[in-house]
Formats: sequence, C-alpha cells, structure tokens
Amino acid sequence: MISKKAASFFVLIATAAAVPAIIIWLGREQKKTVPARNYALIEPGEAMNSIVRKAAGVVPAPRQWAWQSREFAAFFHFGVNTFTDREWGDGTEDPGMFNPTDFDARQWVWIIKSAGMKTLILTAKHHDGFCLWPSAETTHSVKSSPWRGGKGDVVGEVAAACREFGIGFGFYLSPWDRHEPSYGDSPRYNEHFRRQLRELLTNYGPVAEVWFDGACGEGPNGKRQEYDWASYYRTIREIQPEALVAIMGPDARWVGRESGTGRETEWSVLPVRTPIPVEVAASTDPFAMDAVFVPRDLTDVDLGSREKLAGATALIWYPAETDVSIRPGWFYHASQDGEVKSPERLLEIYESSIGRNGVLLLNIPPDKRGRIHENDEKSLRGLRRILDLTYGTNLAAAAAVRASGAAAGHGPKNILDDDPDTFWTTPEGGEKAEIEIDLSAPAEFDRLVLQEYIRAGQRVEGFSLDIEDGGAWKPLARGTTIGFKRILRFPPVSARKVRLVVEKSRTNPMLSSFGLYRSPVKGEAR
Ligand code: FUL
Repeated sequence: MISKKAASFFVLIATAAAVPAIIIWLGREQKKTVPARNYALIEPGEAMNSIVRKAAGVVPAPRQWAWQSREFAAFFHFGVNTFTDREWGDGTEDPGMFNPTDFDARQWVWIIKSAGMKTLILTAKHHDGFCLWPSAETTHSVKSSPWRGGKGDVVGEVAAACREFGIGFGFYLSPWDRHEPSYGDSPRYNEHFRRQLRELLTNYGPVAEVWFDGACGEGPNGKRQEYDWASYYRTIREIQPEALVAIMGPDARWVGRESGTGRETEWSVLPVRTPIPVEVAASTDPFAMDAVFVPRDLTDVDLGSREKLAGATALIWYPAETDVSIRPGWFYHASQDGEVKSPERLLEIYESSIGRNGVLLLNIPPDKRGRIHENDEKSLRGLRRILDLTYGTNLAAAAAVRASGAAAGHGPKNILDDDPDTFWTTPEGGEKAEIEIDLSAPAEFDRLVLQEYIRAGQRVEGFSLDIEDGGAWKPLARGTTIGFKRILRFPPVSARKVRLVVEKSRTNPMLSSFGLYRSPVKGEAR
C-alpha cells in the first residue's frame, strides 16, 4: 500500500551558475579549467570514453561539498510516537499525551557533538501529523499539549542548542500527514505543506538540510495526495538556498537500505536516462532542473559503473546518505533499552558508511523525558573513544613518499598533510598511478583511509595496497571506488614500505589523503 521509502531520482540537477570553475594546474605549466558543475549533458551517440571523462568532471555543488565534509549527522525521531510506544502514529493521537518531563535539547546536542557529529536532523512532523513547533497551520501541535503550558517549541529549542554548540540544524518534514484534513485534496494540502515549510525555513535560523521521506499513504479521509515536489524545492531554494534537500530531494539520495552499510562500489555521479528538455539544458538558473524530478528506485548494487553510464542523457552528482538507528526502532521504546547498538557495532557502521563514500545519519531517539537515554549516550561515548584511539594517529604522517608521476604543484607529499584542499595528481588523462610510502621503520596497522579530491570529481575505479615483504611486493587489500572517503580494514600487519596502486581511474586520479592506522588492541578501548 505504502512505498516505504521510494528513493528519489533526478531528471537533471543544475547548479552550474552558482559554482565557480576550478582551475587545476597540470604538468608543464599548462592550465586547465574544469567545468565546476554538478551535472553534465551527454550528446546523442556520444562515445563511451568521452562520457567517462565527463563523469569524472562532475563535481559537488557547494552545499553538497559542505554536507559531505560534515560526514556524520544525528537523526532525532521524537513526537507522539515516543509517548504511544509506536513507530507510526495514525493521526488520531491526543496532543495532550505529548508531555516530556525533563526535555533538554542542550543535552541532545552536547552528546552528539561529543560523539563527533556535525549536523542534527529533527522530525519536526512525522506521518502522524503532530508538529513539534507551534505551526500556524494546525492546532495538532505542541501548542495543544500540556508541555510548557502549550507555549513550548521543540524545533526552536533544538535549533537554538545547535547554534550554541556549532552544529548544523536540519529537519525532517513528512509529506505524508495522517491527521491533516486537507491531505489528499492535492492543491490545498500542497499549499498547507509549503506554508509549513516556510515557517520552518523562516523562523529558526540557517537550515543545513531538509529531509523528505518517500512514504505516501492515505490521509484521514482515505485519499492519497499528489505531492508537488517541484514547488517544495522552489520554496526551499528561495528561502534557504544553502540547505541540502535529501532523499526525496535532488541533492542527496537514500543509500537504499537501513542496515547502516553503503556499497563497496559507491559512485556519487549517477546517470540520468530521461530526455532533457531544451529549455532545461539551456537554462542558467542554478536550480532550474529541480522542476524535473522523478522518484525512482535507487537500491541496485551498481548505480554508476561505466556500464550504467552507457545510454545516459546526463550525469549528475547525487551522493549517498546512510541512515540507521542506534536501536531497532526509529522512535524510543523502553522495551529496546537493552538493544542499543554497541560501540563496536557502531564502529562497523561508521566504517562501512562514511568509509564507503557516504554520509552517516545515525538516529538516536530521545525518551519520554525528552533526553537521550543513558544507554545510548554510553554507546556513543564508546564509539568516540574507539574512533579517537583508532584514527588519532596517522602512522604514515611523517613517511617519505614517491609517486610514479606528479603534476606540477601537486606532488605526493600532499596526501600526507591535513589540508583537504591539497592533493596529489598525475599529468592529465593518466588512468593508472602508483605511490610508494616508506615509514622509515616497520609499523603495525589494520586500517587504510583514502580520500579523493572530489571537488574536482570522483575518478578512481580500482586500487590496491601492497606491502613490501622480504624485498618483494605482496598484495594486502584492494578496493574499487574511493570518493570522499574510503576505509579498508584488514588483519593487523607490520611493514615498513607500502605501495598504493591506482589500477583504474576515469582520468588522472586526484588523492587528497592517505592514512594507515592501528585499531586499539582488545580491551584498550574500554
Ligand atoms: C521511513 C519512515 O516511515 C520511518 O518511520 C522513519 O522515519 C524512516 C527514517 O523513514 O520511511
């Protein structure tokens, strides 16, 4: 009946005008201007190698780059379901039951900040229609609850705490509303929904992300709604052009599963197959293509390989966001207090989401007090501790490094500094490259972390890591895509010299970071 979460897909995204060109210096002092756009158009009959080069030149829009760099975000599912002990409310809930006894937004934000998260997304309204802010559009909200005498505003307090602690604030606003009487009466509800969006985008300061769920069921009158997505995007672009529109939106896609793991091969550049209207192709409006958005299933294992690019009409930057809950449910249930994911499990999730070219959106549902439960807090602290112990020291930071080739100004040392704006690259067009790292003394490690300089595009299709053993190179680990960040874990190994081989790249690879790490030995992380 209800599409649980229809992943969304764009016909085309255009933010060209807003993005300055990136000037890249290449060998022999030549200068090349890479078109800094988050999409590229494909000509009918265009040759495959030209399509592949174009794919390598599609880059994130500034808001997409900012979002990707923040890496780790917190999701907060809170509302009437917290008090009814349900996952989906039906819209008939009495607002009087929303009454957290010790609500503390600063506690939420302090805990997620300590865990290393950079953004918070709050369910301002879930499918039951209850609003966590005093919307002028309905009485089905905090203003009809006893909490703070009906004068409370969860969204306001959370947004203020985010500002105080320097955390990006975002909201989830469910288009599916099982309470609102106008739902199903399409033009009327679309107007209602846009007004609610407007309230949230106008009254609470900067918004980092708007999260649209794909669920679309029946409303209280049994009718289904036709969502006017394009008009929702226009509202967001007009009021908060820096906000990232995720999931049923054009800026970031749902990874396709709720296990917390991304794909081994995770491309941020995806093909578009629909014909591109002439006026769309010719438009210079950075958001013109938001108008053409077709929800599509993006759960396939392969979304962006060369085979998938064949036959595309355009290519777009459409990266993955990986959402998962710290507990079995999205909302708080006391019965799940014993099922909070352990720090070790959270580490696996972290490494297979952020470590697979994705952003991790970890749900931490506040309890009936309106606080993060002690068990969840403990797991998050445990995670932070393991992350710090594991990734605190790059064992290769002071290594000597040699490359098979380097473009002027982009030598291999750049992959060992902490500067995300410097990178190593080879002369233009080279599809293979190697880098040799001498740690000066044997060191033990069990993690490899690589980052591409994605501001110039995602390029690497295959790589391997070798270690020197008795004077010969021995294969240790291999991977396909890198993207913003790739983490490989393997059993601890000791070596003095390692070699990274980029076996296949869409054009010359650009790597901004290389790291070798050792996870804490058992017991050390406690
Ligand atoms: C789903 C919703 O139906 C769930 O309740 C939850 O909000 C999840 C993040 O998205 O589609």
